[in-house]
Amino acid sequence: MPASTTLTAEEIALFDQRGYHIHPQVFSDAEVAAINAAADRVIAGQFDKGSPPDVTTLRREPVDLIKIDNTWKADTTLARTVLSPRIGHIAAQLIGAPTIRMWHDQLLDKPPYGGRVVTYHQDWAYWQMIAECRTVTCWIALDDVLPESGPMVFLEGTHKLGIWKLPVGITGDDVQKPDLPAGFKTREVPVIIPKGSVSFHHGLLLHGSDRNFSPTRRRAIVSHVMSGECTYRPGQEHMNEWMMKRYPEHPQPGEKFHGPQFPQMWPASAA
Ligand SMILES: O=C(O)CCC(=O)C(=O)O
Repeated sequence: MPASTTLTAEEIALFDQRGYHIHPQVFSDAEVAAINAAADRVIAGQFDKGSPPDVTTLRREPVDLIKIDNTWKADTTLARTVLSPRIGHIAAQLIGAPTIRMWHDQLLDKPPYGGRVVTYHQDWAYWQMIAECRTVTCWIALDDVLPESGPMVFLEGTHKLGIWKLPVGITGDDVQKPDLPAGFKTREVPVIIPKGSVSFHHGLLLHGSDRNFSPTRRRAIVSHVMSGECTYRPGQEHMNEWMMKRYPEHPQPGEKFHGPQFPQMWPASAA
């Protein structure tokens, strides 16, 4: 039975203080099994919505991470998952937003004994075309995440630092810890969660992950979401900006994000 999506005042205060929130079972085992089957179909190039995802990065080498962006355009089950009002409701409460829109989704599949390091980074540093830092990354575990399967690791409280130094490359071979200001108090929090649970992190929280040292896949599907109040600020390039311009309806500089590239997730009833 999925957990309630209503947060307590204490959970919201802790998100503000720590920069993350872990929500127990948002998706049932049966839902996760259906999501994994759908993800495998998308990886194999089968799209039941008749259109491809926006960007597909399949393995260049057996050890590489599979990364597919905007799977919601390609597959009905994945769309229902990443655009779920359950996710939207939790994100809305965490950042105090009246509405939540999808920024982009991302299917991640770290192969057994592989996957490379994801360097410590802050998501919003790559999203400077969203003028306000009112974004949340909602990371849906599709396998039980184990200490040895390359969990995400949060550096607690680092969302208070503002934009920190960007890593040179987002994936690499070594875990490079960021140079934090002298005396800055943090702790490393590995996201060890069962499948179906969701971890939510602030757009400025530093996080990364190591390789998968386990014999099983480490799969996740991620909803990167923003407040419906966020506005478009051109400058930094992003795949979503190229894609939004393919639709006649898209934001102009200074306008709130809207149009088919950015579906509304919460409240669920409004289009
Ligand atoms: O899944 C990972 O290891 C990293 C994911 C990540 O950086 C993110 O979703 O923001």
